[in-house]
Amino acid sequence: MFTIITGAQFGDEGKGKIVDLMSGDYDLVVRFQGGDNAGHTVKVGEDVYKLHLIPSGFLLDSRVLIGPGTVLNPEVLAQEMDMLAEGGIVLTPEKLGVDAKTSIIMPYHVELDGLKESRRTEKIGTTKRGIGFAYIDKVARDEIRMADLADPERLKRRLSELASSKEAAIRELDGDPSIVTREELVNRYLGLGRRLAPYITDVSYEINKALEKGRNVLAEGAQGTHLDVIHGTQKFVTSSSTVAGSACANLGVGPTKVTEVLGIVKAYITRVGEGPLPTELTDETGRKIQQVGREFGTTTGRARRCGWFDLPLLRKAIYLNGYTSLALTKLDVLSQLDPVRVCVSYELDGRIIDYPPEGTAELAGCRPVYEDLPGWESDLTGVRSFDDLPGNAQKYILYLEKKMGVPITYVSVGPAREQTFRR
Ligand code: 2SA
Ligand code: GDP
Ligand code: MG
Repeated sequence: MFTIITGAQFGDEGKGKIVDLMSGDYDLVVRFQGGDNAGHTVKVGEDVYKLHLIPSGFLLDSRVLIGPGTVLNPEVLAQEMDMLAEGGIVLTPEKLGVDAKTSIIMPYHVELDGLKESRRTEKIGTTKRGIGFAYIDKVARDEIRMADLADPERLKRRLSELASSKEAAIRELDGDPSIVTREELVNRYLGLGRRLAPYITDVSYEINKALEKGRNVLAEGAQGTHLDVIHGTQKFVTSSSTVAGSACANLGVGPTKVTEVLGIVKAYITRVGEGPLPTELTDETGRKIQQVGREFGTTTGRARRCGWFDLPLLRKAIYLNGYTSLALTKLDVLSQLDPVRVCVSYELDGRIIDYPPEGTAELAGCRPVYEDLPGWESDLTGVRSFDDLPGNAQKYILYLEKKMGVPITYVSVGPAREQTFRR
């Protein structure tokens, strides 16, 4: 079985939580795009793990892999490994693998991201983790790969080939070009290369072999559908393809192998960073959702913008990903809001449309048209089955399911693993 999970909105839908929960049924859990811009939270008992690179299946028995379509900051990976080791979770090369072709995020990528963002008059709101610049180097064939990092001679050779163009790029943005070849940084990277060398693998081969043997593989998306570099709300997007098809291309697995595509969707919508969010609530209700839902960036701590559920954006996400089922998260956050509103269509230039316009500027001009549903008072965090939900919460789920035409198979009512039930 090969299952792909992606975020159906703008990220932070609770993918980490659902991946952790499902990973018990999977032999391999694999990241296929993005880098440490991602922040995935897994809560088990009193333990909360906020990870950026290590796939969210690390707690159970699955082997976790980082695929060649990701961009990897080796310092962040080493920090995560150390943090887990302090808590007694040691990730050996049997547990964790990194593809030899993974692009490495170098200190100059992080520097360039920060410099460029600070000079943009119209900001994107990047996480400043060097993601965009690492992907630029990948497509420009100027990247340093995991295999280079692990080979001191190759790393030094690559750096000396690339140094002058990287220094020029930093100089152009008035930064300090010495970051490219600073001895202490190069030595640190050489050390990281030595440490991570035993983890290098061929992810495509591992996945295909596992599938051949009838094993189960879970591909874990990062960010969300509408942040996709091709299909998202340009320019307010991340630099990788976040939709389900990207898992096949990035992992080197044929589309004929996909069994299921699960979309993770919040019971409302959030966005962190700039870009259109038609249902954004800048009032007391928005602040309430933000506080109750603890909507603050897992990587940067930035406040996430909150809004009502946006069906047009979901319709598009369903097309872009081909979801076979959905997990609805954070339903508990909507308790005590009455009514609960759902955006069913947009008004754009006097016309009513029920699918997002392809242009970002047009999306920004869309005004939401709402249907109101009755809310519910009670706290949902202790609920463990659909039947035990208050009637209006049940109605909300059934309403969304009908409007989306895709079954909601998981419902989540709190951050912990046990606060989830199947339908
Ligand atoms: P980047 O850094 O180049 O990928 O930024 C480009 C846009 O992508 C958005 N982005 C994200 N959106 C939601 N969640 C993300 N991960 C973190 C989290 C975000 C955080 O889990 O909370 O901590 O702020 C994530 N990563 C990238 C970003 O906001 C830009 O709009
Ligand atoms: P991801 O990027 O999609 O993995 O999501 P994040 O971990 O960045 O953000 C989701 C946040 O919501 C985390 O703090 C989770 O612990 C939390 N969370 C997940 N599911 C639920 C839920 O059903 N209810 C509540 N209240 N919190 C949740
Ligand atoms: Mg997140």
